[in-house]
Amino acid sequence: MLELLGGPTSTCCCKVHLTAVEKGLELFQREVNVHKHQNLTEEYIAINRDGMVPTLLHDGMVLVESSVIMRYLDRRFPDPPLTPSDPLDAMRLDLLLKDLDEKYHSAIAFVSFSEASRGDDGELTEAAKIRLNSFSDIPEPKRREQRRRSVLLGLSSDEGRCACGFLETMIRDLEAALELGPYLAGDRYSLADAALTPYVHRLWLLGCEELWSKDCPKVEAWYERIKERPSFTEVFTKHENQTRHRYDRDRSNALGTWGRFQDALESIGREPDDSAVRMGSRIWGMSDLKKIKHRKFWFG
Ligand SMILES: N[C@@H](CCC(=O)N[C@@H](CS)C(=O)NCC(=O)O)C(=O)O
Repeated sequence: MLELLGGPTSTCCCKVHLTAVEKGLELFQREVNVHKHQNLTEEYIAINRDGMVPTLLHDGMVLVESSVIMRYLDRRFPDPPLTPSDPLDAMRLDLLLKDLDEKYHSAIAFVSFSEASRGDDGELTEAAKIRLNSFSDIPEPKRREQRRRSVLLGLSSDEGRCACGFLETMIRDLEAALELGPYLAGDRYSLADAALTPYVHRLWLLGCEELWSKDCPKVEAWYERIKERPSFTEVFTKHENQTRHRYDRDRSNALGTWGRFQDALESIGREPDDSAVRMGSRIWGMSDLKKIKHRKFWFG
């Protein structure tokens, strides 16, 4: 039996859940609610030393790290394959997962925690203050501090502005990836699509879809197509009632999340040595040459 410990408000759990559903696997979900700090109990940390969700239990083994778990499921249950057979498409999948793990994930976590911790008056909610106290149970000091800051600081802080910049870059990276095929790593749905869907959907829930609706038509079309898949219904739509109290689009709009996000983006680069950046998207191929300023230097 596949048993997923976590919950539907976690982007990392949704990545794994989407992968399982796309493979037609039956997955039993046992709730470990991070908002109730169930990930920081002694019992949970005994099996997941970082105190993070998801954890997958399978065949008597404990599996951690969502991207690693996705790859395990793809190898263990190879039909249908969710890793492209073409080496270049597979390379693009690898790079998207690497960027996700190293940059995009901490950015969405910052924006999500920061916005979910504030009430209509922009002040920290009582629940968020209690949550702050629970962070002393986070085993790793660096992450403990990151979590504290994601609640205490808003999108106008240096961290907040960096996070907004990275998320804008993520959407541009997806638009660039979709220049090469209808899915993120080529012609077919792959782990890249399963991994990125929860992040784009979270931005939508935060009311930030202008990141793509204005000038990333391929991301817009991809997201619409992805939402029509049964896996999207299973992982997101069916759990809407459970997740609404946490990430609710109406609330995000009422709170003005997108306004704060835009202010953060617009502030980037105004001062010299700004710690936040707005990077261009990945360049994937020779067909992108027209976008490269110094193309003569590199390609003759
Ligand atoms: N690199 C880990 C990150 C896991 C992670 O950040 N999980 C979040 C939920 S998406 C979590 O457990 N947050 C609880 C906390 O930080 O207290 C993975 O991909 O599994």
